[in-house]
Amino acid sequence: MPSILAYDLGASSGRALLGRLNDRIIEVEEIHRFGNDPVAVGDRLQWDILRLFHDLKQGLLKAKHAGEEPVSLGIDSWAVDFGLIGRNGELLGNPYHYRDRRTDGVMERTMARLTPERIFGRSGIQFLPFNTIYQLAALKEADSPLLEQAKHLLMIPDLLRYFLTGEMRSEFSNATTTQLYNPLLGDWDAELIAAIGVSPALFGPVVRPGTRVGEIRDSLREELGVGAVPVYAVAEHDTGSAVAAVPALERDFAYLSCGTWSLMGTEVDRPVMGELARELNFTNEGGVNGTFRLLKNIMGLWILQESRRTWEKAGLTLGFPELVRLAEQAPAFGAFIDPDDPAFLHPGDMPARIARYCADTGQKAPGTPGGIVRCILESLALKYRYVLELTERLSNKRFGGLHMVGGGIQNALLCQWSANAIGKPVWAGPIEGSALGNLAVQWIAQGEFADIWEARKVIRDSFPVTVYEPRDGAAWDDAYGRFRALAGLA
Ligand code: LFR
Repeated sequence: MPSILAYDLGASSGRALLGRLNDRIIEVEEIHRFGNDPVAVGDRLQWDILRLFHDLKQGLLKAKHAGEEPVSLGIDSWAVDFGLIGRNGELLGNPYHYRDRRTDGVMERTMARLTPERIFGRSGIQFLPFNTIYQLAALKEADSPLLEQAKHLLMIPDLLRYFLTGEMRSEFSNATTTQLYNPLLGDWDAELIAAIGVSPALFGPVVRPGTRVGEIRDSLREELGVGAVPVYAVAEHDTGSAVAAVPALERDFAYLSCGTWSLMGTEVDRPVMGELARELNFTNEGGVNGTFRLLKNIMGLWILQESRRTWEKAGLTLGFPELVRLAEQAPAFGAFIDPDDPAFLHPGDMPARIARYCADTGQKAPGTPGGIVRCILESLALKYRYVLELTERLSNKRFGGLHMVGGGIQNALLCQWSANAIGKPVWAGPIEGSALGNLAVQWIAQGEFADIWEARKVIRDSFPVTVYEPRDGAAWDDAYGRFRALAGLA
């Protein structure tokens, strides 16, 4: 049975999975897992892109050692970040991390100059301070020599795919996250790009998910002793791949892709670009089969991950299961935060920031790791309810429940509290959302599945969905009222 290979790169780790179709059931095997630690040098935070490429090679080697010859491969990763390529075809500098502080204030200045109406009206993308448009504007403001030298811009998976194949192509789902792609034109928005002082010539041809973009280059085949594996552009934005893997049976479904970020919304056939979408700061990210993801970013488990790092630095090493257990034992509804407060965006001491947030909002700050984790998880669940209500309002849809996918669903307490907060069932699964969406798009391209709906059905048949029924409705309704008032959410 031929296997195919999916690389799924997250903001803290990456993995290579082999997928096989056995009698219409998907089997996956993780063959390589690796860290992806951003590296701070001076004031800058950057990705170790060459190490990531090294780990892609390790994935190919491990597949070979397992006796596998994958018939294709695809890469998905986080969005918005990019590398710049010089005239000799080489990468100029390390890609910056989207949480680097060099973009502080740039979005506000760019919005004031270009107006939010113009930026949103041309891109349909939510305003996030780290969008590619503001990262480029920051380089421009700082008179970066990189921009002077650059001939091509490639998003992270485009860049790794280029390293693998020698072919430069921009993939659609990830291109949309730049806020420089115009879904109405179906191409890069040269006017917006020029308006931030960058050359539109940096942006190359855009290909759809499912396009075969080359094969592993000769030098790499020799180096690794592997065959000419075809390389596909999948939905290279990890959220695009995760939503492709949502095992929904109904067309109008709500999802939450749950990892470092929580991405919540619904799938639509056309971008929703009216005034209400802009005011609510919703986004329209490109997906598979010409769909768009009408969604909002929620800060997600990042706040918990950073809290854990802070405690670890102080000599208190606690695993996630242990932290979740402590949270369960802590008193309910002690204090709330708005997870999307800008204070929580950059790396750092989250427990201290939570304490400050509580002081500023007249709440008694939780004093123990269990109390802090409880505050984070309850606040996330309440924010999910808020964003789900906005999604219903904006899309004119009513959802019977919420599909949760991604690594975050291993946190059963968060799934249960999410169901409690929204007052509807949560259907949790699959855990490997992005990698499965990545595999599914390769299989669609190869004719194994007719379309994304058949892929979703096979995913549903292959991986169990855990159902969480809502409980304690009155207590959560009351908490929701307090949360909204305190976070200033109308
Ligand atoms: C999730 C994700 C989000 C994007 C954020 C930054 O991994 O891709 O969709 O907003 O990372 O790139």
